Order: sequence, then C-alpha cells, then structure tokens
Amino acid sequence: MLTTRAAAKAAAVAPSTIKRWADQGILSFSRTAGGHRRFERFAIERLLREQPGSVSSGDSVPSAWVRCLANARRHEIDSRLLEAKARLGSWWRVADELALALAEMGNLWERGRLTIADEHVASDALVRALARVGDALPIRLDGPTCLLACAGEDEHTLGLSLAELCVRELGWTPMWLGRRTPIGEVLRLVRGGQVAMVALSASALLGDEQALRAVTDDVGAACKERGVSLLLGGAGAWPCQPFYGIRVTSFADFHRCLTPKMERP
Ligand code: B12
Repeated sequence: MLTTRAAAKAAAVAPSTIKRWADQGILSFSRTAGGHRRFERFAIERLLREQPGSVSSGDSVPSAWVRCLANARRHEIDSRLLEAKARLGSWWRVADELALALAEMGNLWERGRLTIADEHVASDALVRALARVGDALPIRLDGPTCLLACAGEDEHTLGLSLAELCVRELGWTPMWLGRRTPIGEVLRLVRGGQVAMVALSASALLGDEQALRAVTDDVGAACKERGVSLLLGGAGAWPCQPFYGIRVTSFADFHRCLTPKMERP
C-alpha cells in the first residue's frame, strides 16, 4: 500500500492530485487507523491506463515504460532510466515507478495485448538495463552487505534487481544469489556472519503459504540469532506476521529499512 506521497511519485503527479482523485471517488483507497490514505499500486496503474490524459505526456507512465521496454532499444531504455532518476531524485522512487510498469506488463499480457515473446523481450531488456545502471553505481568497500535471493523455484528476479539498485544507492554491498538458491546457502552465509541483511523475493507464483512460512522460519531463526535483518518482498504468500523479519510492500519501505544501518557508527 502506498502513502499519498508515494502514490503521487508513482503516478508522476502532485500529492494534491492524488487526494483530489481519491476525494472524487475515481481512485480507490483505504485509511490507516490514524486516518491516513493508503493506495494500491494496481488502482493507480488502472486509473492511469483508463485516464491517459491525467498525466502530462498524454500517455500513462507505466504504459510508456512498457512500450519502451518492448522496443528493447538499449540506449532508449538507459536514457529513460536516467531521466526517471533525475525526475524522481532517487533510485528507490524509480523502482516504485517501474513496479507499476511491471504490473502493467502483466495486465497487457493477460488481456492478450502483449505476446509472450513481447513480454520476454521487455523483461529481459529491463533485467539487462538494471544490471548496467546498477554496475555503474559505486560500492563502498566498508558498507554492510545485503544478500538478495529468490525463494523456492521462483525465476522472477526483476523485483530483486530493483531492490539491488536501492541497496547500492545507499552504499550497501549487494550479494546477488538470485534464483534457485538453496536455503541452506542463505543459512550458511548468515551463520558465517557475512551479511547484515537478507532480502528474499517471492512473486505471485509462490502461492503456498506453508512453504514460504517454512522458509521464513528457517532463515528467520538464523537471522535472529546473528542480529541480521530479514526482509520479505514480492506478491508471494509470505506469512502476514512472520515470527522474525519484515514484509516489505514497496521500495519506499525497503529504502527505509536500509537507511538506519548506514547511520550506525
Ligand atoms: C516479467 C515476468 C516474467 C519473466 C520474469 C523475468 C525476470 N527475470 O524476472 C519471465 C518471462 C521469465 C516469467 C516467467 C514465468 N512467469 Co511470469 N511474470 C512476469 C510479469 C509480467 C512481470 C512482473 C514481475 O517481474 N513480477 C514478478 C514479481 C517480482 O513481482 P511482485 O511479486 O509483484 O513484486 C514486486 C514488488 O513487491 C517488488 N519486489 C519483489 N521482490 C522483492 C524483494 C524485495 C527485497 C523488495 C524490496 C521488493 C521486491 O518488485 C516487484 C516489482 O515491483 C508478471 C506479471 C505481474 N503482474 O507481476 C508475471 C507473473 C508473475 N508470471 C506468472 C507466471 C505464471 C509465469 C510462468 C509460470 C510462465 C510459464 N508458463 O512459464 C513462468 C514462471 C517461471 C518461474 N519458475 O518463476 C504469473 C504468476 C501467477 C501465479 N499466481 O502463479 C504472473 C503474475 C503473470 C500472470 N498474470 O499470470 N515471468
């Protein structure tokens, strides 16, 4: 769920516009116990798609991204990424914007407006572009290490690629284990004291809550013992309240989790 400010960034509009859409009933939202509005990414993405005139370019931001990715022109994608970084001011905001584009890609594919080949080309183009941009960000040698891995048989690595940008941006060192990493390896690295944070990703493909609970139980126990942070991302069926670890639902959340560690002496 996104705050008003995060929703505004994601839609590339002012927070007052988001509030207006919410008050006019054209953007659904819920309220926190404290009365603050919270928005679902999908609701924003749907609104942008249905009301293309609501953003300045005349095309919704997510749709423009998908078109650019499907064209798979390397320089176009790189320049668009850098433009988004300049416009939004940080990589974690770019990650939240791209999250909407990925959701849009899924919608278009479901409605038969994007072929499987288009989707593969576009997602691979993004994987490569994120790797290029990420590799260009300097790594602090004394920075803490964040292990990045997919849970189970998940091959949806794009969420982790976006997480890696956030990690690098704050001077952390990413340890990319990616897809099909045996949990035993994660446990070994945690117990060996090699990482300060473990970030696991599970996409909607992983719908078996019991299996994901087993992962969080094992990794959570090791992380708790070593004082390592555990973050669980992606739309997979992660337990709502893992006994240890935090469920992150946006890159803004993730960014906040990464920040305090760097401020420690
Ligand atoms: C791109 C894509 C692919 C690419 C992936 C490329 C890559 N390297 O990632 C390819 C083509 C390989 C692919 C393959 C498949 N896919 Co696919 N894919 C997608 C798609 C279109 C895009 C979004 C995406 O990357 N989602 C994957 C995850 C990562 O997104 P998410 O869980 O919502 O997480 C978001 C955030 O929470 C965050 N995040 C995720 N992890 C983490 C971790 C941290 C630490 C943080 C901070 C944040 C974070 O980032 C994400 C993006 O914003 C989605 C559609 C959609 N609506 O999501 C389908 C989708 C996920 N795929 C699906 C399916 C079915 C498959 C295949 C089984 C298809 C097939 N028959 O082969 C295979 C599965 C392979 C496997 N074993 O994993 C389904 C899953 C449905 C389900 N409930 O089972 C979806 C939802 C499409 C659909 N509507 O049917 N896919």
